[in-house]
Amino acid sequence: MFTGVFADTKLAASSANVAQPHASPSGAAAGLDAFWMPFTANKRFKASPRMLVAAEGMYFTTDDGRKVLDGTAGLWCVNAGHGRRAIADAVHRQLLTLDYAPAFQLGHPVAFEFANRLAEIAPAGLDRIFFTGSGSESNDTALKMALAYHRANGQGSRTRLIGRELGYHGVGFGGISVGGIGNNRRGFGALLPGVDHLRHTLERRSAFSRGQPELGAELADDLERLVALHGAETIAAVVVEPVSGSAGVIVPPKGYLERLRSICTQHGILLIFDEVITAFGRLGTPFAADYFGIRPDIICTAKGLTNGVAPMGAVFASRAIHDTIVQKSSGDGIEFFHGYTYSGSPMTAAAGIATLDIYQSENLLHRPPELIQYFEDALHSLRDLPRVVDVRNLGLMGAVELESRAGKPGSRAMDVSVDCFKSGAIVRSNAGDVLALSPPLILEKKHIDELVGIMSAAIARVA
Ligand code: PXG
Repeated sequence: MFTGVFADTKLAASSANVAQPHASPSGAAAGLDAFWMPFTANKRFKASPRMLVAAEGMYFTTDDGRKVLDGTAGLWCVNAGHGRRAIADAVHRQLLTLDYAPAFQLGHPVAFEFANRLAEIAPAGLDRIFFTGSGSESNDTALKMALAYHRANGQGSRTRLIGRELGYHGVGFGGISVGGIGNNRRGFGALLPGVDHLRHTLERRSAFSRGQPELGAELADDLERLVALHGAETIAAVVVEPVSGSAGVIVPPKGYLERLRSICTQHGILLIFDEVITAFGRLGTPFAADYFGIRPDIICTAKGLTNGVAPMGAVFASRAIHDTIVQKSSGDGIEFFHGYTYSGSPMTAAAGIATLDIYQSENLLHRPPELIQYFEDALHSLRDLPRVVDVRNLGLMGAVELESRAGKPGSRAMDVSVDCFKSGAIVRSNAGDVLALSPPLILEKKHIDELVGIMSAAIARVA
């Protein structure tokens, strides 16, 4: 059923009624060859491009001048909506003041200020912040922290990393190794050794659950199976998305994450939450850890950290992990041999501070429950449309899953998403036949009506 996170892909399908200023007289697109597009069906896209040229608030503008409602906050990242002048101004000012400065053995105030600001909103005790350049880098960083922690703690045998089926943790070798989406792994031969996966939690018996499914907490016991198989003394960490995004919005059953936390604690295994999508307000709380009331040992973030505008990630580590690696290390040399040229770079940190200012002044990390309820009700109003087999939601994340066409998984949702694009909304088709939604958090009820209205008509139209 799951053909891969980007099986559609989002920009791939033909869109006959969209003007194509880039098309040559022969119909082949011109000037599009050099950019090898990421996670894109390049040949199909370039034969029939769909171009976005501007954005403001909840809307993109296409190259033929149409306004298109952004139902996906870009790629789950533009939480405060598009075109935020305060972020642009902060970046501009920063580039004219201190464009770049290294963070290796030298410092600059902006990165420290941003880390302090993040520490203030972090779940209790997770206030040691390591900056990266993306969600993929955040995940690889977190995995390396876990390994370094156990070594520093005298438990160097703990080298095994556990992910989960259908998990997405970016595209670094660490991330794809613990990741569980077949297409993202299969093309690349041998990945990291010493990795295993928990079973996923998507179950047909829970179709049309509103929020967390009632059944399935026991799926967390799968970790006990892996502990019995490999021995707890070989396992460094478990990494999961608290709510899976790329695999089509998979919401954890009630009690599942609590159980996973308790099994990890019992066996001395670190729990990493990959909150690249869920952090910064997506569930109506600053972090998913807040929503679920669970304290992981490490949280990975990116995307909403800078409202999507600057490539930046941040890893929130517990004091215990930080102090074990840093404070306890002997001598005064480098304690953690890890970092990126752009870790906390002035421009990205300035973008992050301005973003956090907006989140706080507009209360975007705490969306009102009525808005979230309205979103849930609107999505579930689609359940009786033809070919709808599931509707899932939590916070301002949602998905409508369609029955797959025989032998052509992914094609129906892709056609619906192209239809939505033509009729004025961006809805992401991913994970086979799932239509995923993660709108900017500034959305209002009228945007929900517009989005769901467009989706409803498209689902009804596409056979
Ligand atoms: N972890 C999670 C949970 C993610 O969703 C990454 C890591 C990697 O982040 P970077 O910044 O390296 O891309 C992601 C990214 C989609 C989609 O539609 C999801 C992502 C990216 C693009 C599209 O499912 N997630």
